[in-house]
Amino acid sequence: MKKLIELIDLPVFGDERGSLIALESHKNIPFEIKRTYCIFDTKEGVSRGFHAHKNLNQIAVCLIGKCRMVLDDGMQREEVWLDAPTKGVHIGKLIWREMHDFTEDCVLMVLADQHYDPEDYIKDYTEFLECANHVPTIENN
Ligand code: T46
Repeated sequence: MKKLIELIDLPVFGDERGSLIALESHKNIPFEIKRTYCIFDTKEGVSRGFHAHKNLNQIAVCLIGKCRMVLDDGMQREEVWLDAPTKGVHIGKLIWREMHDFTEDCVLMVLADQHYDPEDYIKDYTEFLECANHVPTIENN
């Protein structure tokens, strides 16, 4: 079975002045980047996400601090600690995502291949399972 957690290793260009990572469309980021957003100033014990997207690919990288990312395709559930700016995780379409255990200083950057679209969200887990074709839809007679 294909692994859900696909990590992208972002190499560090470091010298005596410090470190730098570069994110480039179609090079180390496997799509055209249309949107970048950051999650920060998170509150202790507060989790985020709890939805899937119908048509969105994203790469999440924790620039500062850490958080635990849970991915679920309806059949398997895997998790990874995002705890370094050199570690990206790919979040594909029709993947349920949850983010937990943010450290107070966490800055989570997300690169997306689509503009923001509230219609693209699936916020109900049962509907997500139906969309991911893992639960047969009950037909009305
Ligand atoms: C995801 C995980 C990893 C915008 O106006 N534009 C945007 O580009 C985004 C991402 C959000 N928003 C607004 C919509 C809400 O009013 O910001 C508010 C918080 O968004 P949301 O509740 O979707 O945030 P999270 O942290 O639950 O989820 C976010 C992304 O939305 C989601 O696509 O995959 O981070």
